[in-house]
Amino acid sequence: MEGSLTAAFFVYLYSTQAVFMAQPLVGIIMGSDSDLKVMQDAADILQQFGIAYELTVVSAHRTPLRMINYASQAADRGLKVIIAGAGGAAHLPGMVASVTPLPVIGVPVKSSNSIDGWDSILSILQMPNGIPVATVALNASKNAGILAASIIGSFDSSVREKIKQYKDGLEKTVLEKVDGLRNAGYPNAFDQ
Ligand code: RP5
Repeated sequence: MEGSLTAAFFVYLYSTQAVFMAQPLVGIIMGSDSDLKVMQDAADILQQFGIAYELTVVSAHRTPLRMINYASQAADRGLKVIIAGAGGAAHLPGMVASVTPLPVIGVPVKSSNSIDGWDSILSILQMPNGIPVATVALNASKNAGILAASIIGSFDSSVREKIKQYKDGLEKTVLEKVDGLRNAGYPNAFDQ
């Protein structure tokens, strides 16, 4: 009886969801849920590094007051980095950076209202002096997640170690490919 009551209690707590959520360190925001197919990679890599994040829609043009509130409250809410993705006239990352003292990583998204992606890139990249946005490549939200993790890693040695292991893994993968090409018979005078 006591056991089933305890189980029921935990089911109730779990159903409230917020109870078990860790304090998010990274805020992932995007101009529309149509950006999620690109921005999901940032969430996935942060999950892989074990870094708590939150993810929501904040639109610079459609919800300007929400954007100001999100950006102005972010640091006090405990976030350390904001990743902002947007496409077309992609003003979200720059406007958020103008309000928050936190580092902002911008992800240009090639969206339905984007001509060719350059509009998204340049809207995020060409910031005026004083308000930097760390802009990653088009649709490169995985790199945004890794960069956010690196920023967290600058003051959290356990995250730093995970990033080091991740990069060691990349090197190992490339060296395996080097071996693969050599074993396939391609001439390689460098790796004797
Ligand atoms: C931008 O407009 C969003 O970031 C998105 O990339 C694009 C299209 O938005 P939806 O029309 O799909 O909502 O503000």
